[in-house]
Amino acid sequence: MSNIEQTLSIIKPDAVERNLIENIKSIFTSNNLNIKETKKIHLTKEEAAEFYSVHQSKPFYDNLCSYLSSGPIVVMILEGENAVLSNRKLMGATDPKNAEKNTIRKLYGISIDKNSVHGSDSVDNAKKEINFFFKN
Ligand code: IDP
Ligand code: MG
Repeated sequence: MSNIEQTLSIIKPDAVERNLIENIKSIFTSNNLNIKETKKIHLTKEEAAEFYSVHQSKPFYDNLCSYLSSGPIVVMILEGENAVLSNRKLMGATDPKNAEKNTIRKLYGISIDKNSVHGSDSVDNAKKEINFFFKN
């Protein structure tokens, strides 16, 4: 049975800075994830802190928020069959060192913090994250 979902993807500052937007988008589209919405934005640190608030107790939270707000990012709604898991598989492990061959983080990630992409980890969180960036 088909299970079409939407998920939120972010191309993080390290990848935008290295002109990897089109390379990363083409990985999604060639793997049956359609880009329904896309926009380039530059978050304030406060907005990044709100987006990443689930991580507020983590030791890396402050760095994470500084980093996400350090330059322009591209936020996208991806849609397709099992989009949440499909995107997570295309992204690879959080630490590029551990990411599987041909995943985005293996191909482009620099380090655990500069790991090039964000992707929602559940359908519930995808809804919240999409609403955060694309509520009208
Ligand atoms: P995810 O991006 O693979 O879902 P999360 O555990 O949700 O990983 O962490 C969010 C982001 O926080 C990661 O993408 C990474 O950039 C950063 N991060 C996670 N764990 C660490 C860490 O141990 N040190 C530094 N940064 C981390
Ligand atoms: Mg996560």
